Amino acid sequence: MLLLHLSDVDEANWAEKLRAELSPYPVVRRGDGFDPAAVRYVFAWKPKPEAFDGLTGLKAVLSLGAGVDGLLKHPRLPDAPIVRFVDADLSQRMSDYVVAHVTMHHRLYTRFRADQQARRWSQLYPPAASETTVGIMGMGVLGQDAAARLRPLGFTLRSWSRTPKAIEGVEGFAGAETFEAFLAGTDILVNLLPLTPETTGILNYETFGKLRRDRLDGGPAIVNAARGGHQREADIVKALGDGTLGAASLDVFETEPLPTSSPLWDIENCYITPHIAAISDPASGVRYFSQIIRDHEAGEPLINVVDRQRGY
Ligand code: NDP
Ligand code: OXD
Repeated sequence: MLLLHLSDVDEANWAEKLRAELSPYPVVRRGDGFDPAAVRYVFAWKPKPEAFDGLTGLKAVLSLGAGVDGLLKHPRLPDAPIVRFVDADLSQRMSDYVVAHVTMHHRLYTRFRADQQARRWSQLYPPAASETTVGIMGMGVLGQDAAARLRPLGFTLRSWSRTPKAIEGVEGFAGAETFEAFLAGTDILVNLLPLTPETTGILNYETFGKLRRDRLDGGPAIVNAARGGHQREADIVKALGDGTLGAASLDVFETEPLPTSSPLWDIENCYITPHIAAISDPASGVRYFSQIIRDHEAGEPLINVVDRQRGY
């Protein structure tokens, strides 16, 4: 039996699609009459504190999110393997966001928009893409996809990950000891890290001050599409104000929804989207999780299992 525990998304729609795909395998929702001990899989997003109570026969927790930081903080998370969402459609959507914002900052969008508003004709040539280095923090599923889509556009690419990576066309940096060197040659910093104790608050004033300053007019840019817990918003406000950063694209926030009182809303060189960089699409999600259940019921090992020790 599969139990859905999805908050903030259209659970009824997911349930209908999963029932159609998995039939006759039973799919239940909170409030349906069922024996909790008979539940083998629970499909979760922002689960409530009681979400896992009584689920004594679980084989796996299926995470609607690619990021599992919220799930791992659940006070009564069962000791079952966690399978996260890994999906080509999700990766494509994330890369769409990354490419859009990187190209916007590379082409000095903030500067030319201000010129337009002032009716000012002022020719300033952006650097060539090859002269502009995009540094991607997090070279996992999403980081690698973003790199593969930025490469044909001609950008110089570098990445920072926990363990070394050998990816064609991307200069790899690995480990905390290489972080400064990685930042020193980066003009546009893209964050696609998971949120863990090591990465919390990594987008801070000190980090911004270490980025390369002489390439993009107005200063280096950041693009955060991972988690709000990675950024110190007071530091972003300060850095955008004093020129330490030329621009910031933020899809995620320390508190979501972003409070109306946040100063970020009013900053001209800050580009805000409401955590929509990449949504988990029901059609591909249903295919992915149904296949995982079918394969596991047939004796296959689970895939994309989270390493709880690492935190992602
Ligand atoms: P992966 O687990 O595939 O990749 C994580 C990458 O981060 C790996 O390269 C890993 O290194 C690296 N990493 C982890 N910890 C550290 C560290 N301490 N120092 C340096 N590098 C580190 O994750 P995904 O690519 O699938 O997803 C990344 C994040 O994107 C998710 O966790 C989620 O928070 C966010 N996300 C946001 C969405 C949105 O709509 N805004 C949608 C989907 C995801 P290594 O390879 O060495 O292990
Ligand atoms: C995710 C997200 O982690 O939507 O998938 O943020």
